[in-house]
Amino acid sequence: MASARKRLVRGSSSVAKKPAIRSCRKEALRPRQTAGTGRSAEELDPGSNCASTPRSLKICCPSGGALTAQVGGKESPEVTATQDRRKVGANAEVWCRAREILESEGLVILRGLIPHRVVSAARKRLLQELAEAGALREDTPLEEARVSAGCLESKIAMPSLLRRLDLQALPQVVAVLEHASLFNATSRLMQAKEVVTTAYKWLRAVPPGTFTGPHMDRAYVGDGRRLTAWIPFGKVEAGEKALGSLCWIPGSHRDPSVIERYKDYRRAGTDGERSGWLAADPGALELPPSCSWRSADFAPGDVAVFGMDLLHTTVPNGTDSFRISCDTRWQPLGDPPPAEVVVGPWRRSRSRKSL
Ligand SMILES: O=C(O)CCC(=O)C(=O)O
Ligand SMILES: [Fe+2]
Repeated sequence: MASARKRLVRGSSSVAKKPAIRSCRKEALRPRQTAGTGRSAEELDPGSNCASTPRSLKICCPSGGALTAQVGGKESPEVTATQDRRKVGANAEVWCRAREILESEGLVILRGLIPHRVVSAARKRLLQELAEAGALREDTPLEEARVSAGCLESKIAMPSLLRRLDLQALPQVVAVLEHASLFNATSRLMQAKEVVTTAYKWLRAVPPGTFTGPHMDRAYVGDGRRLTAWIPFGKVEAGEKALGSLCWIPGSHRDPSVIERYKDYRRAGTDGERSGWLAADPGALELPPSCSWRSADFAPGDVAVFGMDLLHTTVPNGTDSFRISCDTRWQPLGDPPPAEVVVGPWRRSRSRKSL
């Protein structure tokens, strides 16, 4: 066990630039989880392989264009991360496979990384906050996060969780966003002994009809050896009548035509949001012929991890509920902070216990 761990933390690599690591023994992987079941890794039946059936998705965007994406199936870039702390050695193969996926796809989904109950507690706490602000319907269960008529009719300001440092710092929220398994996962993926995360979190309550346009995170948080972990607080399925899931262009981080097209794309403008979008919405983005979108269904506790050069977006929230999610950033301790953008202080794991 000790030697397997040592092998994994040795050396340093740029996630986006380093060639794939040695291939892994795939039989050591745990089976995939059926997304949307909300079951944690601990509850998975190790005997069943329940990879979801692939489906094709078409989402109409405000520009009049549409995004088509593949969801699920054998190609889905995912592993199931066990939360069993005693099996660190056994998980070495899972992390190796996760790094391979991250290298080739540009994104890896870690199913069941954060315990379901921890995510649910944070979600509930944030929804209480939205309810107190009058942003949620009172005649439907809190859990559904349905947007109040007052907000929809602009009688009450639509709340934003972005820049709400008070809410990011709530113990239940920090328990998710700085869960030990995130420190562990990102350090394993970057093969860094220790990692740090920004004190600031991009916490979101995404209202109906809204989304984040296509971009690469380097425009916001600088390029280099750095990862985003996108954490949905609750089930987020891919679909037009769903909450607006994450979509990405597989392999775009190393696709020569994408690299050439966006070689001057470096820095988001002044607002730190829309100014970094490559198009008004994903349906309006003109893509090189080599590109196609992929998306995924997420269950509570699933986390998508990707590097700074991956072309990605979210799609319009097609429900009447808020999508609660957070983008978090991670980099190896000791690596320089991004040169061109200010992302605030970085901090270490509070517990500093490895899993
Ligand atoms: O959640 C969103 O709408 C945007 C997510 C994103 O762009 C990110 O996590 O980097
Ligand atoms: Fe992003």
